[in-house]
Amino acid sequence: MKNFFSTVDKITYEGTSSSNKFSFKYYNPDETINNKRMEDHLRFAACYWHNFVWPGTDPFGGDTFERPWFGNNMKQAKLKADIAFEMFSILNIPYFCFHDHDVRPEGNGFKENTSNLNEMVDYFQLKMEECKVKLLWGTANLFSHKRYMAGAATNPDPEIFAFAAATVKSCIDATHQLKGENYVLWGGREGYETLLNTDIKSEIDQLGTFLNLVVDYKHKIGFKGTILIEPKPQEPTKHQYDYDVGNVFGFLKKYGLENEVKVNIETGHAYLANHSFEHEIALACALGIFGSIDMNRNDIQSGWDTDQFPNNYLDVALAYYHILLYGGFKSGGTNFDAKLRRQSLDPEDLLLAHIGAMDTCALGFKSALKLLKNGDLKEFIDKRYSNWSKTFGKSLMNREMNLEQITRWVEDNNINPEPVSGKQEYLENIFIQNAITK
Ligand code: XUL
Ligand code: CO
Repeated sequence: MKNFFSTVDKITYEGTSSSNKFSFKYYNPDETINNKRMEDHLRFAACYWHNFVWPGTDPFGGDTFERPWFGNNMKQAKLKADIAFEMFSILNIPYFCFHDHDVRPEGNGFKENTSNLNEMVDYFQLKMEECKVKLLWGTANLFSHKRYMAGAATNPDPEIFAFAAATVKSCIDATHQLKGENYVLWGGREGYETLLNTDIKSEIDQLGTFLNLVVDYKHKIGFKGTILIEPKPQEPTKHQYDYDVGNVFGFLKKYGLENEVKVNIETGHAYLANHSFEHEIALACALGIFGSIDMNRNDIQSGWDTDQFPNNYLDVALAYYHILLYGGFKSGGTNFDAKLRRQSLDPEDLLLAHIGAMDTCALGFKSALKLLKNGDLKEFIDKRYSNWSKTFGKSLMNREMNLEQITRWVEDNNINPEPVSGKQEYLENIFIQNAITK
């Protein structure tokens, strides 16, 4: 079966005067901004799992979606791929992302899983060529199967570590074959439920070993993509080791990987860690480990990861502002790690969700660019810190004086500095004045 989305063939930019619900009002892939097409700035990706695998379950109820491709066999896996690529083409979305488990039937063990995956990867290769869709990243699902209930790399059983390592190898091979631009590791079960049964030191060392094996293998096969860790503080485990960007950076330093691995930052995960999305992005940029984003939103009244499509362009603008300050995406992009609500049953709901998300991001991105061009925020910060690049600031930074010498200098010069306004409200006004509203 093809033509699952019988309502529409192609979604294009029609601008704000259009009343066609199947059109972009703000996302114009061909609009050139700073010598680059909008499509190449934003690097949108659709995800396989939420769109084509999740059946609409929640903790209180079962499946709500009936999809013709649901089932655990190769025929349905290929039908699922046909529909997925049909959606990517209709949306004209340049990238997609997948886990092995999303795309292949679950086999009886590692060998069958891998041969199923390889068959699907060959099928993807044809589809990607036909539809001109690229792979932003691939990943392994090391959290759904019960073998991983106590972790994958961090499992007390080394045989499960080995099974997970072999699975990651097969997924890096798949990503490499499909010319994926990144490879993601999200530690879904890499954490603990209770410290009463957990040896944290062993588990973190296991995770460090695992990640080093992944990096070694990447170099061995000449995979040029970026290895990304996706931080998340909790859910499904009570505490996950890849808690947030700061925590991941400490982990990478400890295992000598800070120049090898970057982060894939997700909006909802940042909120769960009690951070803003832009905090996580700005910190990753400051630490030199910014890679890519999973764009979505959480319902702030729910304490869990609701994975909704983004619809607040001011929040998005702040995120893109920091990405632009950092020089924009390199191998990363904007992956919509977002799912429908379980009452949104119609095929067209999948399209409408992405249209809204892509328009929200385009609007946020253009606001961020305007803010950057205006330059007032950057200028304010540069001025605020300017004394650090003058002689005295530099000598402190270069540790040319020890604490005693600094003390003598403060005393000798009778130093008693006056506080200066941080001007937050003024800067917030600049932000809002630059946010494009139409
Ligand atoms: C889970 C999550 C994952 C990763 C990939 O919260 O975000 O879908 O993005 O494993
Ligand atoms: Co994610």
